[in-house]
Amino acid sequence: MTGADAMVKCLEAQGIGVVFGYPGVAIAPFYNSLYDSKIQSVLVRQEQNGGHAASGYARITRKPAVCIATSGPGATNLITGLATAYADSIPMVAITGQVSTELLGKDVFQEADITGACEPFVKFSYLVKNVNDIPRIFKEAFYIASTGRQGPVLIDVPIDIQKQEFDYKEPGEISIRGYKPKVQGHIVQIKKVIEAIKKAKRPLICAGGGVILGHAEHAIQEFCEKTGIPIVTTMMGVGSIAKRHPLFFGMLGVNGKPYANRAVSESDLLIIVGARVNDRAVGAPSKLEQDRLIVHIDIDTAEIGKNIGPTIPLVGDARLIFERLLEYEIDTSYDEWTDELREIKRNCVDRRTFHEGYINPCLFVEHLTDRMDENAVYVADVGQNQLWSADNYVMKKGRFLTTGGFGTMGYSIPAALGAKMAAPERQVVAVCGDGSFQMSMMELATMCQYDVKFKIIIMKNRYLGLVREYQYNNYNEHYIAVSLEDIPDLEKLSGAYGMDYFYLKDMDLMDQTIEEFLACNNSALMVCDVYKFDKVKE
Ligand SMILES: Cc1ncc(C[n+]2csc(CCOP(=O)(O)OP(=O)(O)O)c2C)c(N)n1
Repeated sequence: MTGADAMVKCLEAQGIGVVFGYPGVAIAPFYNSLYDSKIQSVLVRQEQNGGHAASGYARITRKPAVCIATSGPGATNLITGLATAYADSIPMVAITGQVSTELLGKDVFQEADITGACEPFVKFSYLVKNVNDIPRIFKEAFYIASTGRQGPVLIDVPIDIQKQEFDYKEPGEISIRGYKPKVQGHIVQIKKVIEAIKKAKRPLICAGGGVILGHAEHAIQEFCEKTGIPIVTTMMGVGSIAKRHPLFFGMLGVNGKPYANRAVSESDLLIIVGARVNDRAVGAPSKLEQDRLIVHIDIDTAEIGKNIGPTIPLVGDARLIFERLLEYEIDTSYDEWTDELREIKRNCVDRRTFHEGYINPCLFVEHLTDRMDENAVYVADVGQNQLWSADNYVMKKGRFLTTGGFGTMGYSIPAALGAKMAAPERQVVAVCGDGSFQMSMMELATMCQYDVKFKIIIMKNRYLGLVREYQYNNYNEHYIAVSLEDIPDLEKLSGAYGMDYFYLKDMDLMDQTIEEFLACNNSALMVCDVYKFDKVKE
């Protein structure tokens, strides 16, 4: 068989049913081999969105998904998709076509050193120089993408290698020198955590995106319930626990709830799980280290001590660690501490006001998510809309997908496309701003072509709202390069793609319109008129 046939065979062996990509000559042999396979090839309208669609698909299936691009501009277009997946630790295998082996390094037409360019944005990359390596490389790529701290892996395949005939041999057992991800937490460290919890008076769990990636939500919730320890989340950790759970005290960070931040600063033991403690989540980590014990649980050794120096480091898989922690009896009561947190929460009055006569975005997200299916998937874009979403989303048993790590505008529509293809029976809603919508609105065509029906909401404030808010706060209201005006005509646009259109001018008919929007069988676009100067922060 040819190298291209082998690439397809390898994807089939991994159980891949769909790939998201954009072709070109350098990847044509591989596409030609896909033609004869059962794998569905989805033509996105821009390579970056292939990466985001694979991200949405992978986050729902919890397995690596595949995106494809051709050499040169196709591959460079894909970089932002890979960088987004890398920052959010999403498992993915990206396949790019490359110029012929003998032309490598000669700056020929559409040559880009994509493995070099992607070096900081992928977990690992391969440039295939020998066709016999294809079976091993593909098997390793899926293994690397999905084990340890998950992330994207790139396989760059020159066109001559794709065309070359060879004898396919099943790859052997995977053995990668230097790559042995640790999954079981060390028992000595686990015992230290238990001792620390028993001594603590004000313990707090901070759940990050790693909790969801590691499927540890249930074990952590059970642990919180068993011990009575309260919990906060980062933005990527939203969804680790139901919003209305009595032990949940909100999302922390600059854009989070003041009472979640108070919980962190009042705690005497902070158990950070699957979170890298970035600047948006914790403003002054060195201050936190001084006043409390810190346990840091992460699958990635490199995260421990990177942004916050833990007293007790614990490397391993969050789910396995919490299942282990659940085996111990802890009879300390933290009722006084949780009562105090409830009091703090009650006294944190939200003084933000939203302009009358428009949609209040916070109430809108709350009412929308209250009415969504229990297991719905909510995909938030980037900007004010994202922060209003994360803050007010009523989590039940569904998923909240966003890019908290890279913050790539335009993520929501292609990621929702991938999520809906991964779980056609689930309700999927993408929520974006009018700026982020225009960064990936070309994917409405993909939705339409493949008949993937989901819902899109645009919080239309006629501005790149979050940057406008920044200019308001820091540059004396010198608004530059942030006005979007009222362009394009969104009703006409939705018609062009066969979508139903809903418009919410103000709060009067909000609940009724939301219900009609969610109930409609077609894909639909809902525009919410948000006042142009409404802000995330007071
Ligand atoms: C690809 C990309 N370019 C620029 C930015 C910087 N940025 C962050 S939020 C934002 C504005 C988003 O505007 P919009 O999508 O209209 O949402 P809003 O903030 O108004 O809700 C910008 C430009 C980004 N995050 N991603």
